[in-house]
Amino acid sequence: MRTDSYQGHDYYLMDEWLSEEQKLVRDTARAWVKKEVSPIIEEAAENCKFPQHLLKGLGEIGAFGPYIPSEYGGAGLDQISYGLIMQELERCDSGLRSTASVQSSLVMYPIYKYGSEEQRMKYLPKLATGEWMGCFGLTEPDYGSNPGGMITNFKDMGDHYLLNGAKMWISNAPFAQIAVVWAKNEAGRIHGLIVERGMEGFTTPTMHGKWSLRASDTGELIFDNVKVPKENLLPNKSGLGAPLGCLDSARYGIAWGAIGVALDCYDVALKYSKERIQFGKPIGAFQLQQKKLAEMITEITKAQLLTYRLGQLRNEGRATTAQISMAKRNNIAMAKEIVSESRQMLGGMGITNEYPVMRHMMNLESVITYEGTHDIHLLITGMDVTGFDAFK
Ligand code: TGC
Ligand code: FAD
Repeated sequence: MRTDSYQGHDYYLMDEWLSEEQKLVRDTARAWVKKEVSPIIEEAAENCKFPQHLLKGLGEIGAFGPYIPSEYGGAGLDQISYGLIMQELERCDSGLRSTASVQSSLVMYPIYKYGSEEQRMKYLPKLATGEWMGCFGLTEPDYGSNPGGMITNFKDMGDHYLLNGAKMWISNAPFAQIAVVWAKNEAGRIHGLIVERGMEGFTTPTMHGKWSLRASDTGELIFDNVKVPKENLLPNKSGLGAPLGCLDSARYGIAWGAIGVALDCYDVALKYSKERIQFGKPIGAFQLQQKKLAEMITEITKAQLLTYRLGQLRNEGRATTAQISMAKRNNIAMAKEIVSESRQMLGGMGITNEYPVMRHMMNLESVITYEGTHDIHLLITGMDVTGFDAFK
């Protein structure tokens, strides 16, 4: 990749709404990404491997558990700071943000929210620094959008639980030390279990052949009569609402992350439009190219306003699942459109790894699918405004 000269775009002066702490958090993440990740991200995507040496740095900038209280090792930040970190990570690569989202919202959050005090103290501080990594097993080969149908199950054997089943499409699985796994008990009730690498019968094969999110490791979780200690069950919430509650937090982070992708592609296209000369003048002087850029910054600004407000509502504990769905769905669709327009503005260069645009374009194909597909989020909004459930 070329030198990373990204500076951000703030057309409606939204920085004026940010506190000094929020700006510091964002600028720290941005500086770290530029120094440590931008120079290696194309290579990581080409090699289809998450660069694990980045984990310590991610912990240091507060990307693991930004809003988890400091007594458990988290950064103790507010929801807008959390969003800004996700924006800066995804500005570089969705896979980088994914690694942090899973660790924060899908592993640390359920342990913090549904775990015992012993579980919190055992796992959260190590997860916050990146010394331990976790993954989140909800999706199964036959149950993606409909996780309530899962067949992974556990039986009470008296002194332990016996876990059987399989999960697929699991981010961070190939290298994670622990997995927060959702499985049904004998009564068919969903519970969360912490499964540790090394438990007999537990394997995490890597999934190969992805053209998207290549800088993030994705795998399966296979449970073949795994003996899980009883103290590894998350005691404080059960039912499908438990994993879905974690998704609210991760989807909110993705809404910010998608703005990061859009900002990066807008930034690249704007700069290119001023440098690239055709027919004797910069292509940015042609009305057709200006239309693209004007529409890009308009859509980015609308998404920034929507998402900032959502952050305020989350800080007040008032954001609903449906509001989060709207932001996730809108912002990814917005980013996809901007990535596509930006790629065209770069002409042939847009398909090369000289620019991040094509990588972002491929990444968004995962982002629009995971954490609830584009269709599922539309149905969540539809259900919210009509009162009718159109899923089944
Ligand atoms: P439904 O009957 O609507 O709900 C079951 C129970 O859950 C409650 N609930 C929620 N609770 C908290 N937060 C939410 N967001 C909730 N949504 C629903 C609900 O009130 C109910 O509670 P109760 O007490 O009445 O039992 O469930 P359903 O089976 O009809 O499904 C609804 C649907 C389709 C919206 C849901 O299943 C869904 O969201 N599906 C999408 C699945 C999904 O998003 N999977 C993501 C897997 S993880 C992932 O992709 C990580 S990628 C990470 C990365 O790399 O960044
Ligand atoms: P399906 O549910 O089979 O959907 C196929 C199509 O049918 C979609 O277009 C969908 O919108 C549509 N559809 C489904 N139901 C309906 C309906 N009721 N009405 C209308 N249309 C419908 N999962 C995890 O648990 N943990 C992870 O860490 C994780 N990481 C992931 C990483 C990557 C790179 C990817 C690609 C996925 C990841 N996932 C993870 C899984 C992800 O959450 C699922 O892929 C997603 O929820 C969709 O499930 P599915 O792929 O089975 O698609």
